[in-house]
Amino acid sequence: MFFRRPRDWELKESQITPEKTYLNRRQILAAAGIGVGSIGASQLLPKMGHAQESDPSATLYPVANNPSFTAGEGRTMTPEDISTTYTNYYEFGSSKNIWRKAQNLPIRPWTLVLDGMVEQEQTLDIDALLAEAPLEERIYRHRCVEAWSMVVPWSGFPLAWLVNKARPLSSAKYLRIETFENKKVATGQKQTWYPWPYVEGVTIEEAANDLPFVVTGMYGKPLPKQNGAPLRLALPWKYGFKSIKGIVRISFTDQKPVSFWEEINASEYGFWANVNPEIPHKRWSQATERDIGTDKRIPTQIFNGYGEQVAHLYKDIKGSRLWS
Ligand SMILES: Nc1nc2c(c(=O)[nH]1)N[C@H]1C(S)=C(S)[C@@H](COP(=O)(O)O)O[C@H]1N2
Ligand SMILES: [Mo]
Repeated sequence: MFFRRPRDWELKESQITPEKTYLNRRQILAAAGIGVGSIGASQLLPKMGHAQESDPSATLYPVANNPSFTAGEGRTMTPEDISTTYTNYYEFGSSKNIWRKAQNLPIRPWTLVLDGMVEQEQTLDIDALLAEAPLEERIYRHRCVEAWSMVVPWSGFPLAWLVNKARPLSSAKYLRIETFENKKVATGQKQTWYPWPYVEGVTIEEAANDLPFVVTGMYGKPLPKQNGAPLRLALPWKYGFKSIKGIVRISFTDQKPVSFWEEINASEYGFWANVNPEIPHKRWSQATERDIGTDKRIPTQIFNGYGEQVAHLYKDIKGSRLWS
């Protein structure tokens, strides 16, 4: 089979069209109206520390590093001022530069609902959850479908621990995970052509694996709002859009969830979305990625280099679109 691919080494990031480009021209113009101009990350640095000072979970960090998870060969940690100012969070706009707008999101009180096919529905207070959870630090690679990547020291706990706490029924096959809704501060949610709230999903088998991580902090501090505070996922073998931010609900279900991007454009963003350099996105190659910390273009690895941990989950799944 011959795949016609763009020559990605010639592409600038501005030519690699982001998720939003399915929109028609009128919608793009409307969306551009709420965008902010680009500001160098280093200029933002002095203000960055600030936003987290009032976070009641600040005393929990730093947490012990789990040495099983490293940046990987030839990779270096992405500087904090870059990974906290170059972010995707469509609730606050479609540019990468939304960190300032995200500061308006109230993250206390915050509750997480575990419902659906569970022994008993639970509503968990975030600080009670953080006090109980087995917090640790893991360094993970993060690979966006837009062909950029970073390496981040996340703090958090295994999703498997939370699944265990939820006590799902044996009939549950999937986790349907939902982001907050708050149109007043998350002005992107006023854009009615998006299917808010943001939704993602994984299978029970995926969630039971050790790799899926519920993220509550980064760089030894509470998670910044723009990176998904107070709760987000890190699914490092999948394209970044699966790593849902601002989580308020996890529903256990026997119905395969339809994710936000899948609902918008199922031909480009599917349920599995496992990283694979051999399978191009419809509109660009996935063979390489730009590391936003070093600004170097590097080869993309199958399962983003986590095949040893997760490849077995997919060996019996045939005829499905595992890679996009
Ligand atoms: N709720 C929500 N979660 C989200 C997104 C979003 O727009 N809304 N963007 C996703 C995408 S496309 C990526 S690449 C990662 C970006 O995470 P980061 O900004 O911390 O790097 O968040 C993912 N989670
Ligand atoms: Mo992404």
